[in-house]
Amino acid sequence: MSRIRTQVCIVGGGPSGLLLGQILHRAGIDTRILERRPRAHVLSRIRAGVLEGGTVDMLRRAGVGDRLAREGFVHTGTRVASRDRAFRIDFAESAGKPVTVYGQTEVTQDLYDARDASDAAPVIHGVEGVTIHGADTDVPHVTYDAGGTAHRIDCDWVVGCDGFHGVSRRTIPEAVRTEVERVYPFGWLGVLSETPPVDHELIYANSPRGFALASMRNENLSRYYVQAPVTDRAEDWPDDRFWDELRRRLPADAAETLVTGPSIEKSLAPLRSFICEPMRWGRLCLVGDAAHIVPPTGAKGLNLAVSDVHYLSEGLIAACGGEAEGMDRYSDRALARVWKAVRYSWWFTTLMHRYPDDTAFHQKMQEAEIAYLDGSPAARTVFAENYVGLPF
Ligand code: RFL
Ligand code: PHB
Repeated sequence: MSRIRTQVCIVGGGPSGLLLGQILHRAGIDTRILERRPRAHVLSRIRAGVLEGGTVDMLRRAGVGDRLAREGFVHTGTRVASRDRAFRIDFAESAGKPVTVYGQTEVTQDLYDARDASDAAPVIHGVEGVTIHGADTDVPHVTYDAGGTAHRIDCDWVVGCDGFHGVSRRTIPEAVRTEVERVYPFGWLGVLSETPPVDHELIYANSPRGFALASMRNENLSRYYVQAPVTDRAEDWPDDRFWDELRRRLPADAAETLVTGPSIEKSLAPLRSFICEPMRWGRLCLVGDAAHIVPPTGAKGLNLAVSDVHYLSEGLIAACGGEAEGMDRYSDRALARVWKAVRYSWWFTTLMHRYPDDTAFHQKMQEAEIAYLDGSPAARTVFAENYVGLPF
């Protein structure tokens, strides 16, 4: 068995693992990152598109903000629609700051490029059987197989950045962790197409046929979603069916100008709210989707992963300098922000989607609440301050 030592062993080479690795490396802390999948696979997962200002600041301070500043699109508002009502919420006016549209694939690419360009140890891909040992002692270690050889990493801290299906959360004994979950009775069918976006801003549409979202990656790359039964498969949705359904759910002016084309990616994602508490057990900490999942309606998942990295990197940098207090506060600080985003994402999901047991009353209540959002500066402020991101 090969055996090495590092200060922080990071399980998962998605956006949270890579960002944590980058920040710690710049602080002079040695890390190893273990990733199950090949890099090309990690980079091909089409996911988040909207970055909060705090996320953009974090990426800039971590030295990966240049391409984001050049190629990201600053959005100072979004459209919200229901039946024939469509209006704009101005983030600048209601919350004083914008968001930036820049794909998670690009964030991840920039982080891989930064690690390649540095003298940090390269991400170790293709690991199998990752197991975390002694997390409740002062001398944890991680074992795994790669290329037919068994490996062991001794470390001071283990950080689980391995997403919802990873091993890290399950390493915390069931008697220690509390998990709270809501699984929604629908999913989002997403399509990426090389067509100009239907609008220069995002459109969140509530319709009697179900929710739809018009988003984008750049001037000639659109990202659209429609609410669909979780039991559907992407194959059930040929392009024509998808475009027809999207047109029927978008506000009339957008439906008329929608440019369609072949899909270059199509996938169905289930929606859930999930939180695991605490986010630290001994020398093991959880970050991002490993600890919590939100439905994508509020565009919060990646942004929460980044705020976790903010709190944890502060704690780890202090701990590596001999000051443990920051680590004692990590879970509480991170969770305080997580719960607010869980609430917002649940609220916006509930406002915008059709549920199987909905009645006409429910639809009317949604329309009344959307009309209230349209008419009330106070309601728009509540929406906007959450959408652009609560302070760290
Ligand atoms: P990830 O991205 O899941 O990465 C985890 C990594 O860990 C690896 N892994 C393992 N490695 C080693 N050993 C094991 N045993 C392992 N098990 C797993 C995996 O291969 C993977 O590479 O988690 P991370 O880094 O915490 O990042 C979280 C974000 O990916 C996620 O929250 C967002 O994508 C959520 N999300 C959105 N977030 C936003 O902030 N704004 C958005 O607009 C937004 N839109 C979305 C979304 C997620 C979506 N889907 C598909 C769920 C839209 C969609 C449709
Ligand atoms: C996206 O562009 O993929 C996207 C944008 C906003 C959301 C969710 C996903 O709320």
